[in-house]
Amino acid sequence: MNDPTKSTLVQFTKIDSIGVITINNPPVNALSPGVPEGISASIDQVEHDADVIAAVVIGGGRTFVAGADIKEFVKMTQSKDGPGPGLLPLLMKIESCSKPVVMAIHGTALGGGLELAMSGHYRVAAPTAQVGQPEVNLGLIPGAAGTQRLPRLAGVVKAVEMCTGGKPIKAQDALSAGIVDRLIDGDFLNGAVAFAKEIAGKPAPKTRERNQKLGTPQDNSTIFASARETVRKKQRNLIAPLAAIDAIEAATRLPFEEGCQAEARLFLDCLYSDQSKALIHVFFSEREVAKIPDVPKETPVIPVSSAAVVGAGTMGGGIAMVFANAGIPVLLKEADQVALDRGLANIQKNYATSVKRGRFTQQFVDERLKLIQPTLTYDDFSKADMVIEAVFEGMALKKEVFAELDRVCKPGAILASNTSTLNIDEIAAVTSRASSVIGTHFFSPANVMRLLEIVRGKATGKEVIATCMQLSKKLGKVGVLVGNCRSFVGNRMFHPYVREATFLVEEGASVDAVDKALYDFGMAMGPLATLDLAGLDVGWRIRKEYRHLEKPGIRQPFAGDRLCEMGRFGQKTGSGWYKYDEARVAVPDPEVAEWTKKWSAEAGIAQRSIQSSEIVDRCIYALINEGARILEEGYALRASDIDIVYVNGYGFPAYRGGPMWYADTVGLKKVSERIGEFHRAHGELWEPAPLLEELAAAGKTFADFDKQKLGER
Ligand code: T1G
Ligand code: NAD
Repeated sequence: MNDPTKSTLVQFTKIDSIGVITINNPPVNALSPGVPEGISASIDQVEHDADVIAAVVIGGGRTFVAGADIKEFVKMTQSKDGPGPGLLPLLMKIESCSKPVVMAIHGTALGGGLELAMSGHYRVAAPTAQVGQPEVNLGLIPGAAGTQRLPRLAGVVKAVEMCTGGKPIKAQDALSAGIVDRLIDGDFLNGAVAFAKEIAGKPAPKTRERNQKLGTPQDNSTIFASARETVRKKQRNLIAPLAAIDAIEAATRLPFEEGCQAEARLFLDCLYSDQSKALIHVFFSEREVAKIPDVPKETPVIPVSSAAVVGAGTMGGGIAMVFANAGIPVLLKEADQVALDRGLANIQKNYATSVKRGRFTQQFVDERLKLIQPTLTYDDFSKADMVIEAVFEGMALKKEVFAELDRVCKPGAILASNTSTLNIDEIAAVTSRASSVIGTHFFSPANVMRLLEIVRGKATGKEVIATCMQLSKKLGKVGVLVGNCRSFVGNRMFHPYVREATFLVEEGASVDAVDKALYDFGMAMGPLATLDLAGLDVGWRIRKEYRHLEKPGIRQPFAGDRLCEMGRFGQKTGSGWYKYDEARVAVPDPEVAEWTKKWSAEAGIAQRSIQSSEIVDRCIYALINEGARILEEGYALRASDIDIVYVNGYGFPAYRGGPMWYADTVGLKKVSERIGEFHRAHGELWEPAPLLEELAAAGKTFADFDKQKLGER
């Protein structure tokens, strides 16, 4: 082991009589190997340097410490060695230091970073700092006494809220909660050193001894009971939030060291769980999507400081809100005044809901509304750096609009389409600037859903792609680059998923049984209820547009179309697969069961009782099989990109990692065997994807496919 006092990751310096320990492990000062050792060595220097009366621990660069190094957890769960001693010994050492240690927090102190901070005797923060225990987002709980020290500083209720919700809190709230002792404006390092001088010589309060806020057994049992109930409802099926409550409960019942042991056991259970492996996969995959081999991060981008949207319907209105929320002025054009007024009224209504739910302040909304400029003409479109078209889903109309945009927009402006199925190259072909044309496929409601499929046409320029990928982050979206195949990645996989759901109803499963099976699997909503939400007519219109491409003799779902022919488009018409009451709550409709039975009999489809396991396998494996096709055809860069599309756009449970990671968890051999069974039972629609067969036969995974294609991450 190198000499930690010579560590480049941690420097020890002195300002007057204050020892300054600076952590330098960019980009987020994670507690990677070498960092804890460097801090430990610096604490030794504090102890042994007689001139030093107190110490300040501070992060170099943009932040304090964003936690333990998550990559080390991946290695830990893959290796046979098992977990090391972890951070606890270091934190106990800091807390036992004979000279006060001040933790100076700027940027973020998250997970192990906050645990490190809480092992100090005092904490100061920059007003813009944030602190949090986000471990549950990784399927973990704090593993370095965070569940033991946080309730001692902030009380049981706040500790439960922070450790189960995983959301960071602002510095001001951390001050009010007792986590931080002072906010420091201006020159942060010197402010922290001045504070250290102020408290030097005073008693150094050890967080582990501060038991006043641990509450009484009566109060705590109520707090824990309601917390468990809330978590079971809001974080359905997740084990980590419940484990976090167990660990905090241990803090209120056991002496500090025993509490830490209880936490350590719960932490390891979480760490070796499939849920945590899946959520850590999602964490890194969400960062990986931004890496495009032939569009390196230094690719020049086009500044987007003004935008325009054509069509103020369901999508156009939401997209205009997204730009306004990011502070970008946006023109919003409609075909006529009635449609424009309807679009603006929807925007007002959506913003009012956000204010009611406390997501935005009224002042924020008023400022944003000023950024949305309604229009019925293309007059000011020449000023826009980027235009997004969101008119009806029809090729002829899209071509008409793009021809017009080509005429009125300035050179270099990005021309994007929000089409959910149409060919981007065909749209681009009506312009003189195909390299400026790209697909930006938002998901409904556009101002809420995080996913943005960025569709690369064969002529789309690299700077246009780089711009949209970077802009997606500014718009609060997760941008995933996909190829220009029909319905791109998300919807292309969604078609076989809902096809199987419809087939299962035609074969005798009830509508709510199909939805319950997928809901219990972890989907945010069942497939049929999702169709009712999006509008059955959207898919019906697309199926009619592509009827000519259907292979003769191949079974096609019919029940959904029959419902549309009856004008049952779902929530928007008050009935679809379900009936909807005034509050838009779905009510199973016995008539639908009767009708499908009759339609199936006419189609010669036998009805049978179907297990929920078959329902899940047919719907989820249909996703996986189509995902494998998309990968082998090159319309998605990585299997993990497909996972991010489904977790952020289709309500696939993140704790299962996405459809491709889930397949790896089940084992591709088992998945391919099951698909083989469906192929034999249901024919060509279930033809196994060659890539899936290949990987299964080689005992490999989709993760191996990604590594082989794009190298280790
Ligand atoms: N470990 C390893 N790598 C990390 C990391 C971490 N904790 N945090 C970020 N990275 C990498 C990330 O993959 C990316 O890499 C780069 O840093 C920039 O990140 C014992 C068990 C801090 C809010 O959960 O939430 O402590 O893609 O793009 O948008 O109890 O990163 O460039 O190669 O996200 O500015 C708890 C995780 C860990 C915080 C900054 N901590 N990080 O966001 O940058 S578990 C967390 C974040 C733990 C203890 C427990 C965010 C951020 P690359 P980025 P950003
Ligand atoms: P919509 O019917 O709600 O809105 C379309 C709007 O376009 C209408 O208000 C119409 O008046 C307007 N329009 C038509 N011609 C116009 C013109 N020449 N100039 C200006 N406005 C014009 O449709 P939507 O659901 O918002 O879908 C719009 C696009 O987004 C489609 O391509 C659709 O496939 C895609 N999309 C829809 C969803 C969804 O869930 N609804 C999700 C993703 C993508």
